[in-house]
Amino acid sequence: MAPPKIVILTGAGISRESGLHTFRDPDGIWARHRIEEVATPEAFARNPALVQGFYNARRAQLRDPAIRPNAAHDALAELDASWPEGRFLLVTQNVDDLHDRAGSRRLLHMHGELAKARCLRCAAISPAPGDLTPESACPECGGTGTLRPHVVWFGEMPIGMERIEAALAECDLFVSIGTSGAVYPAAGFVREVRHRADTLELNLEPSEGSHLFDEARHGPATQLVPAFVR
Ligand code: BJW
Repeated sequence: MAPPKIVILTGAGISRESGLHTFRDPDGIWARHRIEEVATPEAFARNPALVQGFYNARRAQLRDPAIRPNAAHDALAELDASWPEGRFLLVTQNVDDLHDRAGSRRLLHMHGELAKARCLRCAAISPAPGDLTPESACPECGGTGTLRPHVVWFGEMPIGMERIEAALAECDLFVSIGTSGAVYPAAGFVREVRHRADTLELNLEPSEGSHLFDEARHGPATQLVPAFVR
C-alpha cells in the first residue's frame, strides 16, 4: 500500500522550546502588544514606524545565535526528506525560519516570513533589511517608503491557500502541532478533512478544537513530534 498523503500544520508552540514566544499563552506576544496596534493593515497605515519596530525587534531576536531549530523542527525535516514525492506538505503559520533552517523543503509559510519584506508598489518580495523603516527602499523598483513586512495580518488573505486546499483535499493524515486553533482559516483545516482523513493533534495542552481530532497527544513538541515521526 502507498504511504499516506500527509499534511502537517504547525503553530507558534513548535518554536516555543527554541526560545520564541507564542501569541496567546500567558507570557505570549499578545499579552505585551495589542493586535489592533501591530498586526492589522490599518495599524500599519496609521503608524508604520511602530509596526516596523515591532517586527524589527522580532527579526533581531531570530538572528540571536541562541534561537535555533529544536528536536521537533528537526524531526519534521527528517520526515519531509524520507517521505515520497507528492505525498507531504508542511504548512506553517509561523513567520520564523526555524523549519527552513532545520531543512524542511516542502514547506509553505501561510502567514508570511519575518525575514522578508514586500513592496507595496511593485509587489516584489525581498530579504528584509535588519531594520525596516518607513524610509526603506525597495531593491527591485527603488521606491522609498513602499516596503512592509512580508507577514499576513488580520483581515488579509493567507498565502498559498490554493496549494493548501489542494493538499487538504487529498490528504490521508492531518497533523496539527503547537497551535491554539484560534485563528482562521488554519483553525478550520481539521473540519475540512476529518470526515475522510485521520487527524492528530500534538500540543502542550488541548487546543480550542481538540475534540475535533481523532487523537490528541499533549506535552512539549520536542518530545511529541520526534516520537510521532520515528
Ligand atoms: C506548545 C508548546 C510546546 C506552547 N509544545 N505546544 C471575526 C472578526 C475579524 C476577523 C475574523 C473573525 N472571525 C474570523 C476572522 C478571521 C481572522 C481570525 O481568525 N480571527 C480570529 C481571532 C477569530 N483571520 C484572518 O483575518 C486571516 N485571514 C482571513 O481569514 O482571510 C480571509 C479568508 C481566508 C481564506 C479563505 C477565505 C477568506 C488572517 C490571519 C492572520 C494571522 N496573523 C498572525 C500574525 C502573523 C504575523 C506575526 O507573527 O506577527 O499569525 S496572528 C498570530 O496567530 C500569528 C499566528 O500564526 C496565528 C496563530 O497562532 P498560533 O500559532 O496558534 O499561536 P498561539 O499562541 O495561539 O498558540 C500556541 C499553542 O502552542 C498553544 O495552544 C500552546 O498550548 C501551544 N504550546 N508551548 C507544544 N512547547
